[in-house]
Amino acid sequence: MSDTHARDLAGNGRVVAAHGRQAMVETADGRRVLCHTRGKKSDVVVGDRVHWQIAGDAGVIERVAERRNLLFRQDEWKTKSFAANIDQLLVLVAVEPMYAETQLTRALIAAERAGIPTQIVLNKTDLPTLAAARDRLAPYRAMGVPVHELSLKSRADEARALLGPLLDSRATLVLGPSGMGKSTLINLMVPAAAAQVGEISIALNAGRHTTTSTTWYWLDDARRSALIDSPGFQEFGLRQLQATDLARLMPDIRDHAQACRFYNCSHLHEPGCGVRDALAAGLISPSRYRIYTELHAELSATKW
Ligand SMILES: Nc1nc2c(ncn2[C@@H]2O[C@H](COP(=O)(O)OP(=O)(O)O)[C@@H](O)[C@H]2O)c(=O)[nH]1
Ligand SMILES: [Mg+2]
Ligand SMILES: [Zn+2]
Repeated sequence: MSDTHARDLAGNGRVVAAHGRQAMVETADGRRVLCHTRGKKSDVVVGDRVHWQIAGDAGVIERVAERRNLLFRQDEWKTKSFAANIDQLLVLVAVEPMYAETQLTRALIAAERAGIPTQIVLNKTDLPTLAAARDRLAPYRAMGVPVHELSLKSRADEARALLGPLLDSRATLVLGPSGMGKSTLINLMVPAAAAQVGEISIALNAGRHTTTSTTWYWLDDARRSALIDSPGFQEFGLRQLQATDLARLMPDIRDHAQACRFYNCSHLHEPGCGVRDALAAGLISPSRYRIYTELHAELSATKW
């Protein structure tokens, strides 16, 4: 798999797949070197810019450059990084099956915290419950998140035409609950993806096939546009945040918090709360406010 030549003993590159202490590093001219991290460290992430050098028949990652951003989740017991140095997050949801809105909101909050712009793509618009699904996304459109609709399966050409410009000249991380059409999207945009995944997982896992690692795919020969596919998730913990961080990471809540009587209003029970006034006036969606209160309680609970 690794087509390193003897003359290539060191260099700079980008991590295009990672699994434990193993990483596939792509050089500036597009060759790939299987590397491992030094010592017990396994903290390289897809998208990392690294300096590597040859040690024996593989590469060693000597240095990880400072990250422009890092999207991660923090569950009760572990931190899981999705990708580093990305230009945007694309959250894929579908008309059916119904996705959990809390997962969408959690991804948006993590992205907002990391300073990464988000786009939402609603897939399976060929299904009859489209109107209801569209309504569920109304609060997100209203707070300025671009929402795109497509049908990856029944109108693939239209979907490709819509996604092309959206993904152009950017590195885009795709996240979505399972069943939304993430594999369909990757296969539509990166026809060679399945083969590439096979090769990488063989190199990284000594033959064990796995779909648990994150992978960076180029969309163009010039290697300017990339899609980063990450495995689905059950949990999306936000334990890196304090409860008091939440309001400013949720644009619809944030917009109305300026009207609160108390500067440190929790928006849960205080008098003169601009957020609860906006809720009562129908300016904040009940589901978004409910998710806010649930996250607030979760982040206020004792941390270990
Ligand atoms: N009706 C409909 N089904 C779709 C569409 N796109 C994907 N699917 C189906 O949804 C299911 C889940 O798709 P998949 O790509 O495996 O989702 P993933 O779990 O997110 O990777 C599959 O049965 C797909 O054929 C679509 O546009 N319309
Ligand atoms: Mg899939
Ligand atoms: Zn308030």
